[in-house]
Amino acid sequence: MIKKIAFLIVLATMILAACAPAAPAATAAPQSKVATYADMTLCYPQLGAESDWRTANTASFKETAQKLGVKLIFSDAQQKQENQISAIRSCIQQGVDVIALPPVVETGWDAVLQEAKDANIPVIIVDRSVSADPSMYAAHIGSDMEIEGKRSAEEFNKLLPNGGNILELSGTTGSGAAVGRAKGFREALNPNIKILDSQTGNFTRAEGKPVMEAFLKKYEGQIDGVFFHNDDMAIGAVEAIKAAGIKPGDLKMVSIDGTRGGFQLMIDGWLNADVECNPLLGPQTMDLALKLMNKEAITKEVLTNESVFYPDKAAELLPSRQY
Ligand code: GYE
Repeated sequence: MIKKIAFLIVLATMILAACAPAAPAATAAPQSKVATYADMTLCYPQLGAESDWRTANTASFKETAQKLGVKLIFSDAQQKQENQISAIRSCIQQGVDVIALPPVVETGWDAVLQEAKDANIPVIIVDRSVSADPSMYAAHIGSDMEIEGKRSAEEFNKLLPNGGNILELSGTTGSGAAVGRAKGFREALNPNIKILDSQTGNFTRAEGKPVMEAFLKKYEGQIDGVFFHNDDMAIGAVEAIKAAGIKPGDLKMVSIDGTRGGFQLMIDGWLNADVECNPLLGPQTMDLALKLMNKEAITKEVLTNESVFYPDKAAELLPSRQY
């Protein structure tokens, strides 16, 4: 009897086991899961901290990553390409999902872009452009630097309708921002306006001031205006201009960025126009990075919509400026 019951229990267990739903085979292909921001590790090898524009750009990436739950690997290359390249290599080694690169200069990226490609890590070029073939990166998000240069020239055409002599304080030599702005500027400037000289101030206040001091000595009494590739250099240069006894309005000045510092220069009467360049690229970049992770269709070239600011509205707009 006991034997019979035991036999029945074994039999029942076998039947139940046979009816239980099959456990998924360990080797089954994983369901293709849709990635979310929480799954993303984004590498941002920032080029430096040379200007207020850059500070706002860094803040935009850090704040957006925190808000969305993206893991951000951030570094500061101190305006040196070799530092950016080693930061990218370290990100490749860590197996990040996407690299967003703001390139300090245009050339010299081919080898490291190829390394990212070989590791199947998409690269989004952010802010300045690269000269590498577009097949070497997934997309570019940023401003049209040539249009910014063209807009700056149009302001001088209005400010100096009878022509004149101007100077240019240009950005970092070989950077997409400086190359594009210089090109667009020259293409649109009236032929009766002459660029007497052009020197780099490396996009910083500290370097903008001595460049302006040297200009003022060399071209004393010959200058009608100055074109600045960014507001920080304009701020540094205005210190030199003030020290030389020049008064607001004596020189026509146009700059690029539209930072709070630039707005203050307009309020104080130094700057005649500030061409907008928007640094708040974090949200768009992360949106695009997520699309790349999910193999969704993307736009290869995403250009920022921008305008020109003038002194008449500067005081009214300053409190609402985000950078
Ligand atoms: O205009 C300048 C910064 O690449 C657009 O870099 C950026 C430029 C910006 O240093 O202020």
